Amino acid sequence: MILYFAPGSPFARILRILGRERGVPLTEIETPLRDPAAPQLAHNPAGRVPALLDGSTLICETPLILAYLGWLPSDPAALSRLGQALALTDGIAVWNRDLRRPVHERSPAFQALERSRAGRILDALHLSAHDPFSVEGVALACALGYCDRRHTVFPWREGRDTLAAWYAAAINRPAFAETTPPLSGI
Ligand SMILES: N[C@@H](CCC(=O)N[C@@H](CS)C(=O)NCC(=O)O)C(=O)O
Repeated sequence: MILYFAPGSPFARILRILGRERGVPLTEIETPLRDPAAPQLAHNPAGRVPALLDGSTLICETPLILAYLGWLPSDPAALSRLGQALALTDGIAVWNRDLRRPVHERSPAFQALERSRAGRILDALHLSAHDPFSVEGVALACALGYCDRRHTVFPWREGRDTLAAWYAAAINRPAFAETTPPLSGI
């Protein structure tokens, strides 16, 4: 199976880490984003990553790929935690996208909305339930790792010492080291 990814994508990173840690060999192919010449467009008209190609079937959207690989938790509470982690990632990603627009196209109100959403999700976490090796634990750590490397405008550690300690312990694994996103300057 081929996994199309971009090194900065926190969504793709979830699958790259789980693939390594669960012994599922995913052939990772880095693809440019928003490029009409990107090779993945031949299989994936949506053009987003992550995208999983199995034979001639292309599956996009992280939760669907997790489901296809049998990695979605069956416990409703774990599913709920995963939903919050993915909602966090989604909100931070669109907030980050706004910051990449020309200044006159940015929306401070939109950014404020996403900042408060992200803070709310982090403050509502029940960390004792978050196993760092679970899908939802990996997803949460990938969202925080994205903030550290590509979205530093969000100082998520402030007032969250327990979360900072959880994160420091969670990422101390080869799969995290091997998939560290490049710094972006935002
Ligand atoms: N809802 C999607 C989000 C994936 C996503 O936003 N991917 C970004 C990279 S982090 C992307 O491919 N952006 C390129 C584009 O918007 O064209 C998922 O769950 O996988």
